[in-house]
Amino acid sequence: MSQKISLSRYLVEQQRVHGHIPSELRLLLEVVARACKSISHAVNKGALGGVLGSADSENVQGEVQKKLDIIANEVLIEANEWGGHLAAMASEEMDSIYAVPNRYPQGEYLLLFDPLDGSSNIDVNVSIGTIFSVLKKPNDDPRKVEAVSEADFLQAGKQQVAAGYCVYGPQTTLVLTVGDGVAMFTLDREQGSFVLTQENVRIPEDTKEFAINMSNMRHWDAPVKRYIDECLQGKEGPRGKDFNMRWIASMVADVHRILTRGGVFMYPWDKREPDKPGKLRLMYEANPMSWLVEQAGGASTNGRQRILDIQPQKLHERVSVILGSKNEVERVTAYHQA
Ligand code: AHM
Ligand code: MG
Repeated sequence: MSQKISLSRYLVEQQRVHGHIPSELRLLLEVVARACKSISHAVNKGALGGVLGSADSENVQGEVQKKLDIIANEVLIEANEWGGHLAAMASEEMDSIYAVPNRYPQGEYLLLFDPLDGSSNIDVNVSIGTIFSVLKKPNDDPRKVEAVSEADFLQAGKQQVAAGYCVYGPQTTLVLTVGDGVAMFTLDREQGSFVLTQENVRIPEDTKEFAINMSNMRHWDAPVKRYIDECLQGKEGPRGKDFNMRWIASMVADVHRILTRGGVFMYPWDKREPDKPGKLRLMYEANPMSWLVEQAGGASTNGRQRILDIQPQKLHERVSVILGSKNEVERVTAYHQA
């Protein structure tokens, strides 16, 4: 790319030339990017900034919070609450929604995030990230100022107006969709800005790479077992080719690899917790990642239906996730129907 295009310019052009985004949404995305920049700085400092290790608290899902989980959550809230573009926020790390306080102007958007995904990788210096999703507050009647409620958030993923993630790895990369394909921006630390480094990201339809936590194999359901068994048989098996495996244990990093070179990612429902529909969270993880993947030509299902079509019943709902290269996702999904 001969001329450097900043995230700000990209967003202005999405607004002006393509008419994809209103100015409030552009502002919102700029603010989220700025927050990600701060989180990236905190992540980079690591032990020098005293940010590693656990805090003395648990989140609503009963998981021990890391210091960086809490820091990232606060950075996102503080950056976004005063700009006038949001009505409320919801986070994997907070029990209930965070309505924008009355002292600030109210906007029409809802922001959802997993402030620091891949928490188990924080202390071992492996890639982690921030995932975000933007919805519009429904029934926006300008004559009535209605208090925002949790029910406003319970929209299917196909209603998202923007989604993305920022991966804090060897480079800090922000990946974004506003419904017009997927673009990637790399943080230029000297300039302090995100620079467009890839547009029209496409996931190859076929792949020879899968990502799943193999240690859970004995708990999987038959269709997932069948799919992985066939991959493991390699050239000699029904697939007639050898497969490679990767598992980073940060969804952000695994999905980033898939957007870069293809592959299939699975965190399926399993028998360890039969009453839970899966481990990953629908609204903070699965929905934004599914939209990005679909926008890049891939597919995403829970084995039975398209994730973006699922009507959430509650904020912290969990879901089974199979996403990535289209033909592989369709195969695993077909195994669930067989
Ligand atoms: P987190 O949001 O608490 O970090 O949990 C989600 C993460 C995903 O990023 C990753 O795919 C998965 O949990 C890894 O789980 P496991 O440790 O069971 O392999
Ligand atoms: Mg997460």
